[in-house]
Amino acid sequence: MKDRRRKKKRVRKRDWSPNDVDTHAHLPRRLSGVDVGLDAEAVEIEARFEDIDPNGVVVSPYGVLAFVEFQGNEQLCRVAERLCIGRSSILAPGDHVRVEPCEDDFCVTGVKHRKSKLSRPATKGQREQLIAANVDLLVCVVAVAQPRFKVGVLDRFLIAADMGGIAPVIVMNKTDLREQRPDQIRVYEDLDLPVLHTSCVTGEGIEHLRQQLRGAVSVVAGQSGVGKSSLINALDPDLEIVTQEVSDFNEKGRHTTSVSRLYHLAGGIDIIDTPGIRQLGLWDLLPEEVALYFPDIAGFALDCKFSDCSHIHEPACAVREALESGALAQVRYDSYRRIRDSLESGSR
Ligand SMILES: Nc1nc2c(ncn2[C@@H]2O[C@H](COP(=O)(O)OP(=O)(O)OP(=O)(O)O)[C@@H](O)[C@H]2O)c(=O)[nH]1
Ligand SMILES: [Mg+2]
Ligand SMILES: [Zn+2]
Repeated sequence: MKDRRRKKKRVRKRDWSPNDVDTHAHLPRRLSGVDVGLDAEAVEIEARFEDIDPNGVVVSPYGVLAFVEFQGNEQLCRVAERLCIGRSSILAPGDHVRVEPCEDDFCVTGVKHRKSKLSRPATKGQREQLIAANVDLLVCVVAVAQPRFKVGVLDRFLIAADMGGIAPVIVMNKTDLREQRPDQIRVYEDLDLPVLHTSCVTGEGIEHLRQQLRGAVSVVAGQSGVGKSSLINALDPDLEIVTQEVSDFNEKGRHTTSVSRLYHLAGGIDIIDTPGIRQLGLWDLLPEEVALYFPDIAGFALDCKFSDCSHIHEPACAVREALESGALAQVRYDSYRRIRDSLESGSR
C-alpha cells in the first residue's frame, strides 16, 4: 500500500472567521438544576490543557506518538507522558500543540485549550474519545443509497456537533445512484440546515461543497462507505486517498479509512477525514437533555404543561400534539425517542 502519510503537505497559517457559516440559534442546552458534574478523571484530563503559544497542529495521533505539522513539515513526535493515558495520547487531529526538541527527537510538550470538539464515548464508554478538535464545520455525509440513509446516525452527529460547538453541513452523496432523493432529507432542509447534494461520479455539487468549506477547518464524518474519502479526493484530485467499494452483501462498508487525519486541500480547505462509524455514541449527554438538541422538538416543548415533560406519556404535551397535527415530523420524534431510550438504558 502507498504511504499515505507522505502525501503533499501544504502548511499555511490562517485566521478563520466563521462569517459564512449558517449557525443555528442557540438555546441553552444544559438543564438547570441537573448535576452533570464531570468525574474526577475528566476534570484531571481537562487540567492538562493549557493557555500555551502553539507552534504545531496535530495531523494524526498515533498511540503515544503523533504526526504533527511543525516548521512547515509533518513530523512524527513523541507525546509527553502527562498528555497520555496508557498507550494513547489525549491528542486529536486539529489540536494546537507546543513542539520542543528532546534528545534526538521532537516531543509534544503542551496542548492548547480546544475551541470546539467532536467527541464520542471511548469503546468501554468510561472516557471521552476525541474525533477532531478546533474545527469550524462538521460535514455529515449520508448517501442516497449504498449504504441506505439512516436518520438516526445523522441526528446523533447533529447533536454531537451542537454539543462540541461545531456548525453542521449535511451532504447527501451518491446522487448518481438514484434520481429520487430520500424523502426524509426534507426534514433537515425544513430545519434550515445546509443540505448539499453531491456525486463523486458526476461531479454534482462538488463546487458548491468547495465554496462552503473554503477558509474553514472541517471534519468529515458519517457511516462507512458513504463516500467521505471520495468527496475529499473530489475536492482536490491530487490527493488520492484510498477508497473502497461498499460490500454488496450487508451495505455496511468496509471501514477503508482506519485513522483520522488532517489534509490541506487546494483553495484554502483544511479537512479531517475520519473512519466510518455505524453508530455514534453520545458523550456527556443526559436523557432529559436530548430534546434541547432537537430544535424542532425544543420549540414545541415550550408549550408543554410540565416543564420537565419527557414528551412520552405526560398529559397536555405540546410535542405530541404537534406530532398528531403533522407539525412535527414523525421521523424526528421517533429518532428522539430512540436516542433518549438508549441513553436511559445506559448504552449511549
Ligand atoms: N456511485 C457513487 N459511488 C461513490 C460516490 N462516492 C463514493 N462512492 C463509492 O463508494 C465507495 C466508498 O467510498 P469511500 O470514499 O471509501 O467511503 P468512506 O465514507 O470514506 O468509507 P470509510 O473510509 O470506510 O468510512 C467507493 O467504492 C466509492 O467509489 C458517489 O458519489 N457515487
Ligand atoms: Mg474513508
Ligand atoms: Zn411534552
